[in-house]
Amino acid sequence: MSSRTFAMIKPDAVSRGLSGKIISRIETSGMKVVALRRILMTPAQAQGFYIEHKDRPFYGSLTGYMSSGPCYIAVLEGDNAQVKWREIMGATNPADAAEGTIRKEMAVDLEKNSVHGSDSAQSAAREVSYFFAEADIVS
Ligand code: IDP
Ligand code: MG
Repeated sequence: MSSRTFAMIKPDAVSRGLSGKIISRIETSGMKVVALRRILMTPAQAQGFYIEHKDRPFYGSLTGYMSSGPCYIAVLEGDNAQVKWREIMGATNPADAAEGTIRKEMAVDLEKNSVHGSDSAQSAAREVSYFFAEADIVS
């Protein structure tokens, strides 16, 4: 069944000119990009987005990094989109990511790991609505 997930191309990938390559992988996988925007998050926006990690030691560094430069935010649509996009991304730590995944091939390190994807249907719903109105999404 077709579903939606939230994706981000993080500042390290945008600044190295990898956005087109990443979007091409999404399209090649059969998923559709149904919303796309370039943003520069404020620190407060990044803190709200990553609120689930507020007690983790890396929270300050992560939210500082995510507000340090432009990101592309997107909504992806397709069969099992949330699980499929996480598979294409690879493990959080590029050192653990499988061959052929975006993080294995493009990530700089554990923090600057090039892409974000929702980790459940519930987080996908929260993350999509954090940035997009329903009218921004065109299936
Ligand atoms: P995910 O992006 O694969 O879902 P999460 O555990 O939700 O991974 O962590 C969110 C983001 O926080 C990661 O993508 C990465 O950028 C950063 N991060 C996670 N763990 C660490 C860490 O131990 N040190 C530094 N940054 C981390
Ligand atoms: Mg996560």
